[in-house]
Amino acid sequence: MESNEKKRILSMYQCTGTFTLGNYLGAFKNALRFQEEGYQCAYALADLHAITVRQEPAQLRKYTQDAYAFLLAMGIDLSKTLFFIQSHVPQHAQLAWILNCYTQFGELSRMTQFKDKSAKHADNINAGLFTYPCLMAADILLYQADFVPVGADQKQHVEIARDIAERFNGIYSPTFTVPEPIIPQHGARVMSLQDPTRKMSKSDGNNNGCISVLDDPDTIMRKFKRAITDSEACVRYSDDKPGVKNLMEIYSCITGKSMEEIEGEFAGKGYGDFKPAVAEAVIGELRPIQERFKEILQDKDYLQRCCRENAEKAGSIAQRTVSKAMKKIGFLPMK
Ligand code: AQP
Repeated sequence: MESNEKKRILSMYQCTGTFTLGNYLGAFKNALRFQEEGYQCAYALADLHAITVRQEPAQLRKYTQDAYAFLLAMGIDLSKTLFFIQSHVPQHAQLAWILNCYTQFGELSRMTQFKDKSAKHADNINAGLFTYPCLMAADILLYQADFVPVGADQKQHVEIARDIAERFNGIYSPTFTVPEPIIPQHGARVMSLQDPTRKMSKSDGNNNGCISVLDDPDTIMRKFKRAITDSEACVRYSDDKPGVKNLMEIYSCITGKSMEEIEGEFAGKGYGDFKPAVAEAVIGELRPIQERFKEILQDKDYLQRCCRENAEKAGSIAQRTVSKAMKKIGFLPMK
């Protein structure tokens, strides 16, 4: 079997709010798995992407710092993994401009995220919202990533990055690794506790539907106790029971138990037993991370050093790619 060692994985997370249990179970646990499986992982906080929607400056700074500290607390190991903040590495914006000129208006018009976000923020349909796939392509191509983990609904982003890379490579000569999307085998798509037909989201207006990774135990318990279920009062895994299905998936993701095992564990019991058990599992999972998070936040020097050193390392990898692309295009080198 081919070793993972030389394969690079790139993943970026938006720091537009406090991370949710959905981010944690759907993305971060896999990020740790990739790190342990020997991939060369590059993870980043996508703060340049965040400003396609208006952000309050002090909030954005806080969310970014908290997000960095949270991922370190969770177990991102800087001796194995590159972890940086996108705006600290100017090559992202630089390559994004270049890639803008190799991307067609029609391709960008077809992106579903543009359609969704422009409908949601009709008062601020800015050019960044339209061209963000070029920035995303730059994020991926700068690091010559082989794989980009995505949810099933995000494959379109990697596909456009592949198209741009192939186009550029075709016009000049091989310059960018053409990335492949991978849909991780583990992890759940976590749905809102108040509307299990919608995904749990940082920007959800209904705070009760969303578990923040920094929620205290009482809040987590309260939100799970109020979670929408159904009137059957039976812990059974079925598409007809989206609320219960969601809770079972969360429980399974944390405990490692199969759906049959969970059904067995709660046979003859109602939601009054099941919901607090799910809450306890989540509280137990998050507690040590929250404690470490608070310690890391106390040590601002350490945090700043980690951010700076990682941005420098990322910058030197990114610069090699930008220089290569600029040379192919015909920009006169500065001697
Ligand atoms: N509910 C979810 N279930 C499983 N995975 C999820 N992810 C997000 N929500 C869920 C995954 O988390 C990673 C990082 O996502 P992101 O922060 O870049 O942005 P997002 O997907 O847009 O997350 P939000 O919380 O829904 O943000 P807002 O509210 O700002 O739009 C991704 O891998 C994503 O799949």
